[in-house]
Amino acid sequence: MKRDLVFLVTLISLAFLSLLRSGYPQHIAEESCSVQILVPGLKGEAGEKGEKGAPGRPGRVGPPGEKGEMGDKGQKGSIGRHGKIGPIGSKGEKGDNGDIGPPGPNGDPAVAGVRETDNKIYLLVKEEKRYKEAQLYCHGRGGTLGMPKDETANNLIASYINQAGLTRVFIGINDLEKEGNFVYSDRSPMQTFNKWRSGEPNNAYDEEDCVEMVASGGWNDVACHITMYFVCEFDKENV
Ligand code: MMA
Ligand code: CA
Repeated sequence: MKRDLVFLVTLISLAFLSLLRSGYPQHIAEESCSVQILVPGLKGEAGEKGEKGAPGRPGRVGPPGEKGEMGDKGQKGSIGRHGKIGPIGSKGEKGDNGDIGPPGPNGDPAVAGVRETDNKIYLLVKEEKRYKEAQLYCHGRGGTLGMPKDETANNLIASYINQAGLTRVFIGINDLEKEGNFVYSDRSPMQTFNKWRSGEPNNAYDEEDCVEMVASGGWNDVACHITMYFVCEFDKENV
């Protein structure tokens, strides 16, 4: 039934279209009113068997097959990337000593050799300085002005200045803090040992708070602001 209705509607549409194509639009109104109703005839005989159709589409992918036998060993792969840096190795053996270096620069021309005992080094500095500056010079090098605390040390300094052709040097003794109270430049008090010349210390002009050693090895208090050469002293354990 539905097919018959489709057929009928198709016929009506074809009739209407032929009218539009006729080129006489003035006839549309009258002729579209006379629609013929055609009834389909009897079903014809079955036709001959058609030719063989085209091959169908490939079927769906099948399920995974069973695991086969193990294959042959593959080819060797290409070389890999560099690995991470390893841990630091242990310290190697000490190398041989290097060649001897070039000679060093000349020393301070103001310093002419040294003298030493078992535990001290004495240095004559041929640079004229006031007492305070002389002490600073020695202290800046890890020492003090020379502090003769026994006969041996006093004789050593005395021979040192005589060999240098000098007549006097500052040594590390003063009474700057308290008049008449002489102490060594390491602030240790004067012991029984001393080498004051006869009549010294006299605090001449009431301004002598520093001490010089003369060529004989005797001591004399002098003004601290005068300048002269001096002797430094260093403990060997600090050198
Ligand atoms: C004299 C004597 C010393 C004093 C100096 C100062 C030459 O020695 O009085 O005690 O220190 O003069 O120049
Ligand atoms: Ca004096």
